[in-house]
Amino acid sequence: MKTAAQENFLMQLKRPILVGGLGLSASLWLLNIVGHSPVGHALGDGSALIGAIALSAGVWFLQKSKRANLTIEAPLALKTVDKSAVEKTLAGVEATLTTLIEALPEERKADCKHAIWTQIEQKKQAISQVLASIEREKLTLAIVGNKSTGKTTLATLLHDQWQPEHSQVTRISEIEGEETLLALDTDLVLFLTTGDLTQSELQRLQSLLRAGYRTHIAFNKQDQLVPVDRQAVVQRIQTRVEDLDIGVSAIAPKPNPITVRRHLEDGTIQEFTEQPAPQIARLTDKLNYLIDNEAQQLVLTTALRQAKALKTDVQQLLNAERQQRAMPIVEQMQWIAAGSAFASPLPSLDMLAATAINAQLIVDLGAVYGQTFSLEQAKKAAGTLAELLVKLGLVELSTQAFGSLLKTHAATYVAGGALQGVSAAYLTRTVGLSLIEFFEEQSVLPTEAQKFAFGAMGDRLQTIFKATKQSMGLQVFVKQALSHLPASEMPASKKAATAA
Ligand SMILES: Nc1nc2c(ncn2[C@@H]2O[C@H](COP(=O)(O)OP(=O)(O)O)[C@@H](O)[C@H]2O)c(=O)[nH]1
Ligand SMILES: [Mg+2]
Repeated sequence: MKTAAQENFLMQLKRPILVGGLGLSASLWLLNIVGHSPVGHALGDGSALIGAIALSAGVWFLQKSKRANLTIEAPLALKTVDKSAVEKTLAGVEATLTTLIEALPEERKADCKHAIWTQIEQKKQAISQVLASIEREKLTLAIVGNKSTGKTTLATLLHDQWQPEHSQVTRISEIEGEETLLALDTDLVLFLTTGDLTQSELQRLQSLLRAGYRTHIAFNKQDQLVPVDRQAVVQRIQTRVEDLDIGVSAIAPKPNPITVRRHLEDGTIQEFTEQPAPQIARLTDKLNYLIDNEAQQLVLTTALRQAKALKTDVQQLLNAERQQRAMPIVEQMQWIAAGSAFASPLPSLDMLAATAINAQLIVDLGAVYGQTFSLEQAKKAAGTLAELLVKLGLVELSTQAFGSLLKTHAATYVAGGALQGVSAAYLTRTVGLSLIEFFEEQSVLPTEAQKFAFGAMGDRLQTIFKATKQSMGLQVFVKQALSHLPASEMPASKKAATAA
């Protein structure tokens, strides 16, 4: 069910001539009335603005860092990697670095001592290293598994008995549970388990695959089971990973000592314990096979993983750089929205200004993210976003939330103007942060896969609406917003509305 206000709002949205026809000039006219012209604001009231930017940008970055890192798309079963895939990914990293350099503000571009240049230099070196590594012949292994699954025992045994004959394997490291991160250059993971895979082991395995590690499972301590049960465990593990192209080998690098009884001729029984020989042939056979036949694949898989990690790193650098330019735009637009909503004599003009401001936001943020939108396209998209804000009830939610907060402020502020201003600012902020996230996601896609489906931003708007509320607190926001509204005078129309 729509409320009357929503109905009214939607009716206005359906009048593209009103929304589109007046457009930006109308909102700029409104801004001039309240002395909140974008130019005047950026230059005149600088200190307050910069303070506000610093505060909320900080909050934003914190909130961002909690978000899951960019995930690398990879099907769980690893595919054969060819050299060109690695080279193509690295070319993508180069291109992102170029975009990053172009995105630097002039003064930082000229300042060769700035930290960003060290980072760029490091990434360039990393690109050359990955390229060079394609030809490498040395391999490294890592043994991964929960505590006491026998990693140290196996590593020692391999080190003593197997590695000397396989000098191309230069490192066998041990990784406990989930604590330590695997080195990116690990060519093969030996995943140790002492029985059927538990849920958490399966998850760990999946995350290794998702991260692009070649993996082989070793079912360890098989001596603890009778042969028929060993077979059953191996089969169970195999069914769990059958789609993933992962092998399973049953081993026992240090079987439990066994008691041997011997019947002597004089009728007495002699009992003694014997240490059975290590049973790791199934595993070493597999390792030998991989080293002899798939060394290059292992190296390429590692190189591709490193190239993708590098791409994510560089993308994050670029995102951080772009956010530094994008956030002030959002901040500026949100206070413009506040000013124009505060001053506008009619709610319909609020809407008009809001749509014009959001359209400007789309054009400006798009430019930061390398996307060009015409004003017409942007207005259409802004209309779609405005409609979403109403449909999702976010307009009403913010009015309610700020309405009760504003009651605690000075009496003059318990006025429609302030409420509309603060609300408009908050909604503009929500739209701005959502656009930033949206553009970031689009920018990692190849051009042909980019879709600027603004109508599909509903979930994102809702999430960010809530997240901003939690991270910065509405009280803080109200304080900031009020400091951007004219302090003493209130438009006559709003006074009348309050009195009524
Ligand atoms: N029964 C049996 N026990 C083993 C085997 N390999 C290792 N263990 C024992 O498992 C325990 C944990 O081994 P350890 O190598 O320290 O495990 P880590 O914590 O994974 O490094 C030790 O008591 C080992 O003696 C095996 O093949 N069979
Ligand atoms: Mg250990």
